[in-house]
Amino acid sequence: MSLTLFAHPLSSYCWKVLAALYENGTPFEMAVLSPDNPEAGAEFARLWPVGKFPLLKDSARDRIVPESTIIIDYLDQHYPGPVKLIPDDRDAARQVRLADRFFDLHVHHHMQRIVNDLLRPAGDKDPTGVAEARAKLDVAYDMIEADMSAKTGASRTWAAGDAFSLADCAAGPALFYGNFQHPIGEGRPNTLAYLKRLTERPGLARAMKEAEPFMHMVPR
Ligand SMILES: N[C@@H](CCC(=O)N[C@@H](CS)C(=O)NCC(=O)O)C(=O)O
Repeated sequence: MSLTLFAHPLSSYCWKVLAALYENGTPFEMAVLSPDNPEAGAEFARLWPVGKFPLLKDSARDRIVPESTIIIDYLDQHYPGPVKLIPDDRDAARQVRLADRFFDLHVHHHMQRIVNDLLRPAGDKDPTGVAEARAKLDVAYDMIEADMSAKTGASRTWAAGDAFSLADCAAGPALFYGNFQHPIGEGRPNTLAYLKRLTERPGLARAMKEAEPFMHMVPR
């Protein structure tokens, strides 16, 4: 097997790449980053010292591919499957990339700020930062609600239109964990419906199923 994904089953950015791999049935093995698996941890630290996961190793093409968006781009080019994750048309691809950036930077990032604060020791908390992250999430949720709403005439099934894409791989974990830490709320029914569609996709559904044994570890 040529593809190895250094990852953890609970990690939201790993879900993003797992969703892409599972959507296309791409064969790979997971090198789980956990204290029980120090060899994987040592190799990961050597390959990508900044320490952010997931990281893809492709031994067939002798490539190390970091960053979830770049990994999905790489998979789409070199290991394509039935689900085209980035359109060939450059204008359409730009819209997909914009939506991917939106979910990473304006949802996922702020969700992580809340989680990181929960992990900080008492006495080293940042309530101002958390309040800011929650306010920014509300702004992003409102924008997604407008995008997904039939009322604005912008109604769409997936983040960048009618086709599932890279952007939906980004949206799934961002909105799932976002909703967990800062609820989307009944006042945003189209965003909740979009999240439901995402969690029913085979890719994200499988990543979530595999994370179930670890979910109790997610701070709240
Ligand atoms: N921009 C990176 C972000 C990856 C990221 O933040 N991963 C988290 C896990 S979900 C991580 O590596 N956390 C460990 C750390 O920050 O040291 C990507 O898209 O892959």
